[in-house]
Amino acid sequence: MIAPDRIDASNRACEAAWRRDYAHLGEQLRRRGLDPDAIVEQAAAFEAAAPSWALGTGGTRFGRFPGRGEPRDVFEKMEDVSAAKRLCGAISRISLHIPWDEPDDPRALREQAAELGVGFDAVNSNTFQDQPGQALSYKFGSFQHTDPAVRKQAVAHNLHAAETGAALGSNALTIWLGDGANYPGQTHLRKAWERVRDCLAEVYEALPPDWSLFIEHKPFEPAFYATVVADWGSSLMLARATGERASCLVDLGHHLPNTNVEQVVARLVTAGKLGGFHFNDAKYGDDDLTAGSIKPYQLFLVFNELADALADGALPAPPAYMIDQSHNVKDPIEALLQTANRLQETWIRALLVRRDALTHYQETNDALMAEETLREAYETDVRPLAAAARKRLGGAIDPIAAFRASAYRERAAEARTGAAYVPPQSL
Ligand SMILES: [Mn+2]
Repeated sequence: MIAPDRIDASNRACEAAWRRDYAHLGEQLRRRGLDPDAIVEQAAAFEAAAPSWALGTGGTRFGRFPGRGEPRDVFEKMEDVSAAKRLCGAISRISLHIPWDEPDDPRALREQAAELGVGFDAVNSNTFQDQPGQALSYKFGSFQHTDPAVRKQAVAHNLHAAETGAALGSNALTIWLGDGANYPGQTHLRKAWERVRDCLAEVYEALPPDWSLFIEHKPFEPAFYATVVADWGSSLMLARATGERASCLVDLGHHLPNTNVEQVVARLVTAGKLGGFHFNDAKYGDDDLTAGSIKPYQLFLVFNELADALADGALPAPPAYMIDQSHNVKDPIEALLQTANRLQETWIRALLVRRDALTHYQETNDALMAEETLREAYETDVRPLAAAARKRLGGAIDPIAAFRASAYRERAAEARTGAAYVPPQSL
């Protein structure tokens, strides 16, 4: 639905300026001993999955203001991911939420995805709300529940989500639990944790042997007194208790204010348990704003830890990168393109850090120059390199301008009539 000639036309309009900017930046980088073309190649390999729930306008508990032409089902969501992929190259997979985006016909969805060149990332289960027709309620938790029948139902749901994912070609399950307590005394803190641990083990044992299990922590909401998997420590304990293919997923918005998230990342790398990311940003709590919109330096410092760990082998392969945002006031596809740009640019900045110099300044206790080495990379305007990476992947120099010029949303609004899909709040 985004024809290649539209991208070409958009690129023609800005190519001359981009070439001049690239040449100028390339000269600066070569002075620092960096090879711009090699960095573009690394940047082109970066990819993050789009969450199925971020393709429609998100909502808050106070309401939702959808736009025209939003996808009505998971098949139309695939079309939108494919459009984003064509424009930016960095979003090439989708992370499905079960049951919100459960396909009636997984085989048909898999075929459509193959035609569009879109893959399936980790599937997300949901035991934080009751579904129509569900036998037992999760009002007082799922894996932590005192009633073994509720726990059994929750385990079965997770295995169903994995089965759906396996039929689509996914190979990972992400579990985020709302389990916890709203009031002191409501739950037995240790027993609740043990029950969660045991249910995770049950799910893990029944997963296909090549599947990964990601455990996502979050400090509060909906449990406002004591969430079972509240922090990276609880997540790490559970991942260790569960097994080798179980690891921790860091959602950037799932930390208490002022938490040093890059240090959390470093700890999980050291523990060998950093499995995945949910990218977003936050001012106050789990705000699910666009990645890099509020704390761009923190995002850079997180990527810096990842680049460092990948460079020295502490991290054998990149973790599973996923976007987890709620687009309340932006066009969802435009917000994803903006996010892809921001992630790609921030990743490039992390690649610009002169690691040998940084190591030297750290080893000789030169705090000022060590910090300056990070700032030098962070303050570089790397947009010409990011555009080069997109262009190499067949994408647009300016994806948002190309998207608007394509009139994709207007055409979708004409085609997508009738009952609009109503996405729930994001995770
Ligand atoms: Mn998340």
